[in-house]
Amino acid sequence: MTPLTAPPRANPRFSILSEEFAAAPERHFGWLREHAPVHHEPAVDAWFLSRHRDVHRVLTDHEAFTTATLQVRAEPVMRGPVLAQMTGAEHTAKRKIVVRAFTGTALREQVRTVRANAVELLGPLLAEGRMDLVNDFGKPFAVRVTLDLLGLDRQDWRPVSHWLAGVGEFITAIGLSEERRQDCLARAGELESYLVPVIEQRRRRPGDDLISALCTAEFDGIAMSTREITALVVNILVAAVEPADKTLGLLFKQLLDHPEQFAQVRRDPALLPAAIAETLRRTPPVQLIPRLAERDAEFDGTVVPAGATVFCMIGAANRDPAVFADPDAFDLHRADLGTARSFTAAAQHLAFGTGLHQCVGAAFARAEIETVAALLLAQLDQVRLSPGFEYRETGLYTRGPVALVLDFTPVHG
Ligand code: 2IO
Repeated sequence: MTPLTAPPRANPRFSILSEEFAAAPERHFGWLREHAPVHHEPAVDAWFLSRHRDVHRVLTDHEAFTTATLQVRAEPVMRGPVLAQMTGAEHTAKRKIVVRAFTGTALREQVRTVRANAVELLGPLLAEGRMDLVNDFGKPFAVRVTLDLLGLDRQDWRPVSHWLAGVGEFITAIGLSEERRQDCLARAGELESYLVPVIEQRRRRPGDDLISALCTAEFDGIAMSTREITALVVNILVAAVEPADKTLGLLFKQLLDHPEQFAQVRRDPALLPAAIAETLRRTPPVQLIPRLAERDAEFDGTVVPAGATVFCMIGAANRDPAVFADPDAFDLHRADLGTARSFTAAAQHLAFGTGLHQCVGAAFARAEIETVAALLLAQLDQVRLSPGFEYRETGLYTRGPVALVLDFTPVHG
């Protein structure tokens, strides 16, 4: 484990947009929380909050901090308003529709789809004795599962991945060149053209897929329009794909870095949820959550002005020693993790956000990663990093391993 060395104390030139930060953000979290908890980045005119208390406040004070940032950050590529932008009774009703689509009976059915896809993808990789868990498995797996759930053709995973990468890049960019912007918008347009005919067809002739469920569902007399369903389907695709391969890669990296905990999880798969929760706490795949300050807000003497964009630094908040003891350590047994509530609104870590807009897919995400990780652990023995493989993470907004090349001994039967 690399020691977490803090950068020099007074560092006026420190920037979240620097290569130094990008290489290892976690090395700067302590310094930020302590010396620059309300950090302004002039190049993008945005404020970055790193303390758990402050991040929690921003995500739960819905009057002072809104999701209006999504109008420019998301709507152009979502092709319509997403759930997270809505408020009041409309939000409550539509959120219930989506929650229902991802919990209870629906979720149990979805777990079968997860398992079937994992088995199918793993088959040909097993015999090799080596695979890149992120690129050979995680990425196609996440896209194919989500296409299946939506009732789309999983054969289309390649073009869909290409379009989604553009949508994801647009949403998560901290400053985008005009050229990249245009390319992202074009890909979003192609994805929309692919989806709209299907959505219209499911409206007329519903099946037992997620798109049909969303088309026909009503709550308190409120239903969703085709434009909203398009936005929601794009949102589900991005949200179920972007963080999934990253979480899987990060989980295995943590386990490989901590062989004794890896051995415990192998012996007792009931520890898997704790290992996943601790991975999400220590290395959340979504590192930033944006909000718009509706009025001047003071944090420890620093005033964030009305109209400012505020980024909640989830990775930094999740390692705040005010909330988690020895916060940089990976410890699936930590008493302050609260595994049972770690995927719910009562979670201490903020990997799924918190407040009214907390991730609606958290229960699905948990079931998905648990299912696939259990299957991988059962089928891969003697898992180790492939000799010569150099581990590297990338991304400021969403962050995860570029690749994770593993050698293993396949377990058959
Ligand atoms: C557009 C960053 C991929 C979400 C937003 C409403 C997306 C929303 C998130 C995550 C992950 C994405 N925000 N999931 O942070 O649905």
